[in-house]
Amino acid sequence: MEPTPRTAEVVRKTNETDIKLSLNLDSKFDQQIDISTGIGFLDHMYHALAKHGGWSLTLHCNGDLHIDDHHTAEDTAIALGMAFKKALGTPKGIKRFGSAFCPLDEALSRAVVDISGRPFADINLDLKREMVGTLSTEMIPHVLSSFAFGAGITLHVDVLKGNNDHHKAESAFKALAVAIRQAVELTGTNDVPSTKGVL
Ligand SMILES: [Mn+2]
Repeated sequence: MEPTPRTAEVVRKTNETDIKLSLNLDSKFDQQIDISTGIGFLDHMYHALAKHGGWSLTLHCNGDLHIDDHHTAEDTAIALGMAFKKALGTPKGIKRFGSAFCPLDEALSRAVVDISGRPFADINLDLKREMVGTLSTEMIPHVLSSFAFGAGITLHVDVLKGNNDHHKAESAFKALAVAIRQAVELTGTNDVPSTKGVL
């Protein structure tokens, strides 16, 4: 029997953003991805994360973009992290650790994740431009760390090489996707992968 797909829905409304999100971590054979945050490059990054993570993801955000991109970028990342944590539930029978290298032409990124319950992020993307599309490049590492804190995972992402900021950011999200896909993979056991017995 196939295990029940791990899914979650998150609705998060503040004075700054109105977010509706649904996530399925186990839909690699029938992926449905529909993302609209109002920030094109952010949509592109979340799409890459969902696609290579093997997820179905619907993410709609109506944010205060008349101010700037900050609240929309940050809050969607927190909501996605919360959905990830909720979908995973008690992390039993998963690999827990995941790591991946992904290139995009000249750019090469490494992502290492631990589904640890210990929120931590160390993100080094070496981005040079002010903006990619309508997304401030300073928000890109912030999105990754906000996701890690929302999800309660330990995350290290490093761009190792590259010239083009679009390529560097995209390779980082792809590496994260592949690393997470590995970490949440079911082992077929019911074991909590920790010497403590809890995560
Ligand atoms: Mn691209």
